[in-house]
Amino acid sequence: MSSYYISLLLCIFTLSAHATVYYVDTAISSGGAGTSWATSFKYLQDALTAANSGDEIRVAQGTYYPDEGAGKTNNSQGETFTLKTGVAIYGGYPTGGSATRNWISNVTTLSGEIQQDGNLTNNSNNVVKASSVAVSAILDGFTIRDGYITGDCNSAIGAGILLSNSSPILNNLIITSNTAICGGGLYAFQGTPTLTNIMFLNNSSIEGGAGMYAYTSSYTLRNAIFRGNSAGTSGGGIFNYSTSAITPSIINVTMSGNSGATSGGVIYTTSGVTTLIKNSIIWGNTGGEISSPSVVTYSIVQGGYTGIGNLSVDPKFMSATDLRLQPTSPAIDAGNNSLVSSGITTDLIGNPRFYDVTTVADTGVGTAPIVDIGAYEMQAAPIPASVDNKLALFFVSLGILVMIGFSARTKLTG
Ligand SMILES: [Ca+2]
Ligand SMILES: [Ca+2]
Ligand SMILES: [Ca+2]
Repeated sequence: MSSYYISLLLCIFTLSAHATVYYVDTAISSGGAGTSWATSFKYLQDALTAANSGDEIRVAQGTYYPDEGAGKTNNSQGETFTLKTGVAIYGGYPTGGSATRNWISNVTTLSGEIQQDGNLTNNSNNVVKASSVAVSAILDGFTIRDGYITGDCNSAIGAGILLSNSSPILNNLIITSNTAICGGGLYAFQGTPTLTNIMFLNNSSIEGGAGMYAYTSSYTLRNAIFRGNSAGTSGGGIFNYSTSAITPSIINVTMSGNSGATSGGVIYTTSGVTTLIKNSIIWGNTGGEISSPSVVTYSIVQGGYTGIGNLSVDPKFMSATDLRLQPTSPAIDAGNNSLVSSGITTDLIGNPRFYDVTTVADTGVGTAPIVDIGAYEMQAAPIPASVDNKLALFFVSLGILVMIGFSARTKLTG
């Protein structure tokens, strides 16, 4: 064996020797060493302290507070969950642990409500924080809520998540009910974070960027919902500010029911930034929809926006609080497949991102199946359930049961 292969083997051994999976389960009576579900840590902070680059943390459903764990100060607003370069944190495992994970049904919450007193003003200033972390930092499968910070727009930022010079991968997150002066749900200061499958719900900012504020951050945001976010000034959804020429991307995002108290748009962009908005729905917001400069393509924008493939027609959401599409939505099969990032194969809730509704004409671009506009992909043929359909199904089922019964009886007696 050559020295090259020996070195390679040593290298692989060294890497694997350092990669540890840590387990966290708030339901366990007292925390252990954290190296199996049976010996889980009780607190996520203890796993974050133990983890080094290359390690993974798996978290069972339940609520975790940043002031809980060894060395943490109870009820201190400065306590926060800090991301680490090279450490992947996955929520959404069932209580007691299992190999299977479902972040939607096994709700795993990182909560800033550290006193559990119903008073938001004494909550964690930033529920999650990252400083100078690389793309190898991953946070995936959590609800992040109830952060609260007050002061000014320079420092009272990112109550839900504050990213500083950081480029982590953020996947499968619900960011809700956070309040800051700027960037209620999330604030990205520089860096190039990648955000996929994110719901920004009911966050607020006293000034700009209720859902998200990006400061010279060329982020990528895909398969996301912004609903019920409220800004005191501009950018009920997103506020983009930059000191240099950058082009953040917003792809397959749905924004509705957000508000900005002053005009400027639910996506507000200052000069210097060119926001690229693709396959997205911006509809039913207060304070304007999209401010210039933005390049918008294959999107539905209320009031219209100049650009290839854009529409200004009612996207027909299921309801004001359910932004999935009705079967008659003009967003179905109307996007541009080439605008979807490579590697994106599912929509916001895990359904196939490319699905052809055969009864809907393909008005988008690409080889069928054509991607829908917005965060959700319509899956089924548009056959609305009705009493008639249910009755027909009942009689078909009854017929099958009679046939099975007859067949069984024939066998038994035969
Ligand atoms: Ca509180
Ligand atoms: Ca489709
Ligand atoms: Ca079709």
